[in-house]
Amino acid sequence: MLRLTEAQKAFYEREGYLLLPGYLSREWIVRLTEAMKRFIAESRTLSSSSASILVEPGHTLEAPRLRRIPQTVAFDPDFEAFGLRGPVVDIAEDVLGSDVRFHHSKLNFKWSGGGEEIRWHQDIQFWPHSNYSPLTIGVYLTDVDDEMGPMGVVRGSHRGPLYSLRDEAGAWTGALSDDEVRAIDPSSVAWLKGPIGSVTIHNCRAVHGSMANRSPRTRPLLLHTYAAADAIPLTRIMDGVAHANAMVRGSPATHARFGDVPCPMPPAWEKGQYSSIFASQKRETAGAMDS
Ligand SMILES: O=C(O)CCC(=O)C(=O)O
Repeated sequence: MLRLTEAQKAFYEREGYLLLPGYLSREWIVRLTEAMKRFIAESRTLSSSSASILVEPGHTLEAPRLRRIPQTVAFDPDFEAFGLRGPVVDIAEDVLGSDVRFHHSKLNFKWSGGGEEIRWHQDIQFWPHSNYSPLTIGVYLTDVDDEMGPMGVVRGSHRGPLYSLRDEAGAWTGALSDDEVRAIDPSSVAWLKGPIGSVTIHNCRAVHGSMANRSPRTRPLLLHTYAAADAIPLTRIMDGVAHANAMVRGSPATHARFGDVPCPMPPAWEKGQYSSIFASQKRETAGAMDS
């Protein structure tokens, strides 16, 4: 079913992102919010991260501080229904065409009172594919305003350079360098915020990030990545994760399609070595498998 207008699709192609304020139905908002609450309740039994719940330093049983639920689709039937068959799949099909593969999903929290910054980065270097069709669709599970660390996207940056996301010594940082960030014109950043159920779409080459959440309100953002079927994953980071790389529309590709420019590669993460973008950017050691 077609969801986006031609003008919205043209905006996405030109700017590398799209915001659909208050897009999601009340029924889905309730279902996803209940699923999220189940994970928050479970986190009250954990003193440190588990496979399905990553917590921030400072998390306690009494005062949970969740960082991320990695692979939501693998761990909960409502999240699975949403990510594999829900309205976000219609949006992905609208943008990507009739043959669509699901890659991965996650629920990023920015907990109230300091939930962490995500530094400027592009996604495709974390999980390179043969072309640059992959995109990520986000759903805000609360009203989000400027104080809460909304996601910011540099307009048109999906047509710009691909950064190495490494430091001068070649070590993986998962983020643009300070010099690269200084070159970003602040007026070119679109801050994607809106009422609960607002949907964001950003291309895998779009430079994006978000500030710390200094407000007393937690900011949950549910994210799903999809690719055109002919974008073939170049690493095995998702091996063993339920539903990862599953076809959600149409048929698998008979041919791989290649992008116009080479893609910088991430480190050769073995199973279990990669934790999350938060950990990469803070140079923490690995925890539960995530992408
Ligand atoms: O949660 C956010 O604000 C941004 C998420 C993001 O950029 C990522 O997980 O790659």
